[in-house]
Amino acid sequence: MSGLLVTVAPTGAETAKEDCPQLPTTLEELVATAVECEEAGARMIHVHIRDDDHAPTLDLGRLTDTVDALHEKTELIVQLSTGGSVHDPLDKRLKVLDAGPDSCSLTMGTTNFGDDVFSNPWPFIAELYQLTQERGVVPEFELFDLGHVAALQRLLGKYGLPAGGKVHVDFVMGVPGGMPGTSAALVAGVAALPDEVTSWSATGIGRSTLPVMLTSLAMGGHLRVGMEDVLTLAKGVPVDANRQLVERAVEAAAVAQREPMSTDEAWALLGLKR
Ligand code: KMH
Ligand code: ZN
Repeated sequence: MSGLLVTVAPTGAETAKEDCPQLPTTLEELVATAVECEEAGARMIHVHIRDDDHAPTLDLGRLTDTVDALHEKTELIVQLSTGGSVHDPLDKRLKVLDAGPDSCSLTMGTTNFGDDVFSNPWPFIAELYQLTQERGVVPEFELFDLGHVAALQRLLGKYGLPAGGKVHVDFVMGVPGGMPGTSAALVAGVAALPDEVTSWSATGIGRSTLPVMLTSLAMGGHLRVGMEDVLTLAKGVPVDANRQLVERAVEAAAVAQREPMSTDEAWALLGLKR
């Protein structure tokens, strides 16, 4: 069996608490979710946080408290989002690293994002990447489009390997404006990955969740699941808790003769020391 890294992305920046009261938006809810998801087999958490009004925020004090609380209550790899929401300015997104995460997301290019634009100009990517290298934070390269794979090659060629020496990427598929969440697109993306890539995962937004999950499992890839990416288990069946999505991923993996990796294996996969 080849071990499976399950990352949970429990909150995101796009869903309103009033539309989805079960979305973990407070620190207490986030920590409780993290504990449950770790028990279910997740080994990394991709974190977006909210303010007292449940609106997305990059407040540094809150981010630091969140990292500390997750480290205290779990052994999950804590990955802070540097993508934030489409409304967050680039300078605030760079400051996220000051909160001391183990890992951070690093999106490899600007992409249309529904009716909005998720801005990731090259100078921002380069600055954020060099900051991760200086701080010893391991980036997860987020690929929303095939062009982002080429941008990753350019980045690694110019600035070398990440802190820890491993290159982990995540295909985020099915965003309106990005690559479709199809088996064909994932196969094409994986085939184009630079040789330096040591591990990859995939997630499909909305109804592309299942095709992307099953294709990734079949190809030996890892998985990201969570309410950032999907809010239903099936048509008309809402997700009540992130744990359900982790459990479903672990069950599907078992059918594919894959099992969640241990905590030590997950940290080593990303070149991180606990
Ligand atoms: N919320 C999206 C605009 C990331 O976390 O780095 C960006 C996003 C990617 O979710
Ligand atoms: Zn995110």
